Amino acid sequence: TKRVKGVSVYRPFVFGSIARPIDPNKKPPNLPPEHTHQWTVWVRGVDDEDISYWLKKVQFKLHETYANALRTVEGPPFEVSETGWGEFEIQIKLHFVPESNEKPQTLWHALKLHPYGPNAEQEKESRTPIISQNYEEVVFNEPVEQFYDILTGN
Ligand code: SLL
Repeated sequence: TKRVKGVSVYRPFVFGSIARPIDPNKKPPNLPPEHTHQWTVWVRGVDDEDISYWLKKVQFKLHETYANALRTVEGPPFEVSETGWGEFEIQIKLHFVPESNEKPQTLWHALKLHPYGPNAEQEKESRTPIISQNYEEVVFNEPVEQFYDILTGN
């Protein structure tokens, strides 16, 4: 577990969500009546680049109104799809590959279901999917040698 001194390795990724209103005429009968939207939250590489060589597992913690609010995704695609009625903050915990010796890192994503801004009315009428995505970089400061080799492809 020797660390590579004076070196920081950056890895970019994106996280975000897409939400669509459920068409009442096509609503599956088993869906709770108050569920108005379907949505997906994700963590992935930029341009869908593979990130599984450094990211091992992602835990998405949903609002407590959900059954089994903690959703663990053990491999790509790192995403969770659900239906619901409300917006909330999703806690996203990134677990790195075991060789990294790194502690998990937590970030937050605000799930958006409803259009807002100047075109909100129009977007609502046309049922435009609501996408909210953020770019982020994880920084590995002085990674252990074994992980440095993995990160740099050696
Ligand atoms: C709100 N503070 O009141 C927010 C909470 C929670 C949304 C929103 C649960 C779906 C289910 C669901 O959509 N929760 O019952 O499984 O707007």
